[in-house]
Amino acid sequence: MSKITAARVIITCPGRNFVTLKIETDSGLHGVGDATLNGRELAVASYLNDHVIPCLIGRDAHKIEDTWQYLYRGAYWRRGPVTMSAIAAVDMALWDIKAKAAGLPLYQLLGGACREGCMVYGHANGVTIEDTLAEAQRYIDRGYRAVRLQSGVPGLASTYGVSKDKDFYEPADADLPTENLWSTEKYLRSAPELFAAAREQLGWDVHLLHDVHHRLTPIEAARLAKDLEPYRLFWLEDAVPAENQANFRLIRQHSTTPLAVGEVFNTIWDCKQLIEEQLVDYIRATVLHAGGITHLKRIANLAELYKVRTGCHGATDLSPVTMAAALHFGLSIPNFGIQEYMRHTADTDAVFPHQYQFADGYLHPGDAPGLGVDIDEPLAEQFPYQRAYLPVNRLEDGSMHDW
Ligand code: CS2
Ligand code: MG
Repeated sequence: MSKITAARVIITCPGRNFVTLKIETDSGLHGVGDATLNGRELAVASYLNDHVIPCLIGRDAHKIEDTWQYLYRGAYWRRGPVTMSAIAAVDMALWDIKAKAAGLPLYQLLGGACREGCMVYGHANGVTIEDTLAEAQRYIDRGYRAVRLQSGVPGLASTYGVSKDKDFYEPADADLPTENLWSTEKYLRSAPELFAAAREQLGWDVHLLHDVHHRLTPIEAARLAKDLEPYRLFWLEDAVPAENQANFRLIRQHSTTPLAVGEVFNTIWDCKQLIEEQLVDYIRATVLHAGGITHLKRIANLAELYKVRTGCHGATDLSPVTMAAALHFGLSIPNFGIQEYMRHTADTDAVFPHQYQFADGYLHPGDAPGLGVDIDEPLAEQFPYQRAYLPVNRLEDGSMHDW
């Protein structure tokens, strides 16, 4: 037994907001969990402080599954990104404690390593196709085996994934939502040109990925997937909003371009139909927003039955705590696909010292006991919370669209 004696939420903003849960026990061990929900950070902080932490004190930290069931069923109001991010933070912290108590890196408690490392993809972006491909070459030269390409759209002032800062993409860019303008027609014309040029210039030995970011209708997505087929993408991500999982049937009927979805999913119920009907090839749900390691393992196990692989979200708004947990998880499952790796800033890496390392296109979580990551609380205090919103998207006629 290792009794939970204290738990607190630490909010810090080393360039962007992060919410971290720290759980302490009577054995002197502590664990950390990421609870960051981009643009809604304080909602999760309150859910933890006001509704979860009072129930944790005195519980046995080793009872991870029972605590998960207690927090999921006991809430009555189930699912949703706020609830499941809060549960995830508790789950990550308890796994961290259990692995530290065992003196083992977490992946050893999850069945041991199925691979030497987790293949990752970087984010090449640019205003023009030429800029984007120059960035892609920079990633290839750094040893990346997979690169996501996001390029500006001629005729649009801005678009998803194209950032001013080449290395660090942070979409939550203002104290109130900035308004972006979108044109599907202009985008559908330019995306195939990007990948034709990419294969011409970068060749075929690098995996190429692309994120549509929820912006098309099913038939538009089917057209894009078909247009991109000759360029053999590793995946086309978030082609359509995924509330209606049946949307993907139409895309599947028209193309063999692999499909990825799920970074906004928070339980297995968001992806059950997609997996069982084999409508997608990669599930992007994360340790952070999908209820922790305990729940993500259920999703991965279901996906394995249908030859669907993982492709966990790993943007800058998921802290190094989530990256560490994702790597232990990814190392241990048989149907790992790829891990997104948007690098964090030096300030963020300083606030969250971690063991994971990049080499030869792979990340490895390291072999320190637990998750191999922590939070430097005094340093975290130097970066107070700053409200920031994700942008919203409108069409040229002024109507709201998906960002
Ligand atoms: C994107 C993210 O990394 C991705 O695939 O979809 O950048 C996403 O826009 C942000 O995580 C939202 O906070
Ligand atoms: Mg995405």
